[in-house]
Amino acid sequence: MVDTPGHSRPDTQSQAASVALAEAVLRGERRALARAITLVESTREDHQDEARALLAALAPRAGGAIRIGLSGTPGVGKSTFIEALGMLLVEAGHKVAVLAVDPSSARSGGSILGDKTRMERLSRHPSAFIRPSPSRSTLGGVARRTREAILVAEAAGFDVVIVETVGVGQSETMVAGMTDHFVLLMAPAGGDELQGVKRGIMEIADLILVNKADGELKPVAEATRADYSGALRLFRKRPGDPEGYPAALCVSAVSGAGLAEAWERIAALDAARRESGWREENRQRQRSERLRAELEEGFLARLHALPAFRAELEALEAGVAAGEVLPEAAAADLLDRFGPR
Ligand SMILES: Nc1nc2c(ncn2[C@@H]2O[C@H](COP(=O)(O)OP(=O)(O)O)[C@@H](O)[C@H]2O)c(=O)[nH]1
Ligand SMILES: [Mg+2]
Repeated sequence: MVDTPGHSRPDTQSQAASVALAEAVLRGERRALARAITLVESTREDHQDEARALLAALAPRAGGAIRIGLSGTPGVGKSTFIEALGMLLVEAGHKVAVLAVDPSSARSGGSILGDKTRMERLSRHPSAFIRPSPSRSTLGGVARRTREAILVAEAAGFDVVIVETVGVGQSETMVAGMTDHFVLLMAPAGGDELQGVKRGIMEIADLILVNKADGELKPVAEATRADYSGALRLFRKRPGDPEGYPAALCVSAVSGAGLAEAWERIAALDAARRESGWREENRQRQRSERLRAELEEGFLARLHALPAFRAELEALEAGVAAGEVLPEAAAADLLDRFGPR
């Protein structure tokens, strides 16, 4: 990298610190992992230089995990499910990292407390690592940090990474854009509710799990599963999967029923997608998309950091809002004066 005036490079001391931290992460030290993710999540400019040095050191050793996106509305049982599936996996010898993504919630600090009590056994297990959502950030900021946290967890030796998100706004698409397989957790529901399920999320699901298939909800759950199973066939063939269409299964996070089968499905899908080359192609596509998103966000952030730009934007915005200037003309004017040529 070339040093350019006005852009500070990390000093040798912080570079040495990054190297030491990277080595501790690679040895699998938990506290180092937590510190590394904190560094990656930091918005401080000096931390970002350190974080880049850290990630450069870790990236060659990352990439080894099955990356699973998991989504579902609040209360569907995500935390309970992750605790149960996570315990099953760590007891089978896996190392499981759980990263939560909740861009919608300013109170995510509060909800993760509830989650920690639902994931009590898993959070205490030496082969598990649970990390709440980075808060106070844009969707793009959350996407970057979570993507980087995945790399750090992989470098630390975690072979299963679950990225959990509540089904709000764009967060599912974002999570699907950084994982290999996307699992949707659903509640048992009547046929009418099925009509209301967003089409977009059905299109990205690789596996639908109808949770709470226990007690008196069991027959409803089975009917719901059959409905989803039929609906999934209307959407698409599943890329990279010889089986064809995404499956819908019943599980109970509380009783543990169906969890082993759900995991077998995910593992089989992963094996097929590796074998066919789809998984690597998908990761390549994801990296390219991230590059473009970073560039777009970075350009915008730099523009907004210019006081002259902000002043001009505000002035023009008033005219645009009042209908005196067309939005397109105002944007073209601003781009001419401030945009790169
Ligand atoms: N009967 C039943 N209840 C469940 C199951 N999984 C979760 N729950 C309950 O559903 C509620 C919400 O669970 P939680 O894991 O916090 O959902 P989250 O908001 O999606 O993380 C809690 O009261 C759980 O005990 C299940 O498989 N069966
Ligand atoms: Mg939860």
